[in-house]
Amino acid sequence: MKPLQSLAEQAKRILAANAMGAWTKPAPRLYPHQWNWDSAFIALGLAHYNLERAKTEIRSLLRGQWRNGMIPHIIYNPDRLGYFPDPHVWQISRSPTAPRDVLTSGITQPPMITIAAREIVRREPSAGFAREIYPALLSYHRWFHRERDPHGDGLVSIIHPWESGMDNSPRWLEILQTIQLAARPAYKREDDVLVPASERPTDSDYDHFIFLMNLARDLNYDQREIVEHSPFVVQDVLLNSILYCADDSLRELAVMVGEPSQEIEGWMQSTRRAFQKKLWDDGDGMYYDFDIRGASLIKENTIAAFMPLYAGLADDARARRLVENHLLNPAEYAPDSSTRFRVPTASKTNAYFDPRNYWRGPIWMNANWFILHGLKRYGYSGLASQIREDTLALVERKGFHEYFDPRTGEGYGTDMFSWSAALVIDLVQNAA
Ligand code: 2M8
Repeated sequence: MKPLQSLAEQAKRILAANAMGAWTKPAPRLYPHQWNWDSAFIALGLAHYNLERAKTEIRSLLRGQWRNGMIPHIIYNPDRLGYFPDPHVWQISRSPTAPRDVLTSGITQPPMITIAAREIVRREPSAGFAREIYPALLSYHRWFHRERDPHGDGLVSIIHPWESGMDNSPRWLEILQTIQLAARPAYKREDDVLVPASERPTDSDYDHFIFLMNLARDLNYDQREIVEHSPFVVQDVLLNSILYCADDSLRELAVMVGEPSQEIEGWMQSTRRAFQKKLWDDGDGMYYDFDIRGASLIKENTIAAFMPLYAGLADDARARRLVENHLLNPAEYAPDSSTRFRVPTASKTNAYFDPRNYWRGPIWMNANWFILHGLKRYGYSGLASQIREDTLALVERKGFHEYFDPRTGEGYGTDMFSWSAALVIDLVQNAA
């Protein structure tokens, strides 16, 4: 068997080991429940060899959908509590729209589910699955555009760093530091026992995470109230890029099932306009998140800036500046004598860059996957295939870790990480 095929076979074994029946946990011990965007990446991998199982992964994620349309970021496994925060902390029954029979968190994550669903549907001979899931997906997208963009600005907001998927990214620090906590919230973490504390968010990060979580809970998950009162309301470049792609996927599904698509096209048009006007900084040649409370761009140089390439939201001139001045710049993201592997999740020039800590600099499989798709879209196919090869080599050498140190290529966080496995399968199948 060719080495890449055997890597894909190992990846399949990891997904099988993490499978919990109808859904897959992100990792054996650190993440024992179902996570929203993890399951979507997992479904993308499964779709290559077990379409039925990929559909089940999507269906099981829809189990947790709230009546207002939100798909939560965690669906809990009631038989395996012991992850912090557990359902008692979220208390979702405070919301009249939360499910009564499924335990979930009270916030969401980037809607990769629709992108994964489209990949599945493209492989299906009939429109049956598309017809089955379309109403639930439409209701999720309507929730985003209605509840998280109450003024019709064209960009939705996240109300918790966990919603970005990049929990402790340098992008959130300035806002978090402005939040004065009257007292430290009481809680007991479990994550920093399973993985060395130096590779996880700090206690101070967690104090703020819990504060924001309690705030949403105390407002009974009323989205308008949260968006109006929370100190953390951010138009995130990453989530808006993914939502734009997901809207595009939803539009494709609408056409396939014979439903009208004008509403979706309207969202896409406003997002395109707002993205260019509001999130681009021409001086730096970068896309940045917008802090609604502070009414300003969050000028942190991180990998999120390249997400508009994945979404196709940058014009050619901006794409060129992003790639040539930043991605290929050895002082920022390209390899140099200090970092031999790519792509670090924060620029080496970022004051908070930390090559071993979670979303502050390590290489993540999904981030590289987004980047190489973005590069292909803008014609940088040579660079895209190089990143694909480097990414696969990293896993081949060190295993299916959660993240990797860009200086040494060493793997950190949890091992047997499901989305690393799923995206390896996708990368092996789809030669760049
Ligand atoms: C990480 O997030 C969770 C909280 O949701 C955690 O730190 O415990 C993030 O990397 C997130 O993107 C991911 O979905 C989750 C599970 O892999 O872990």
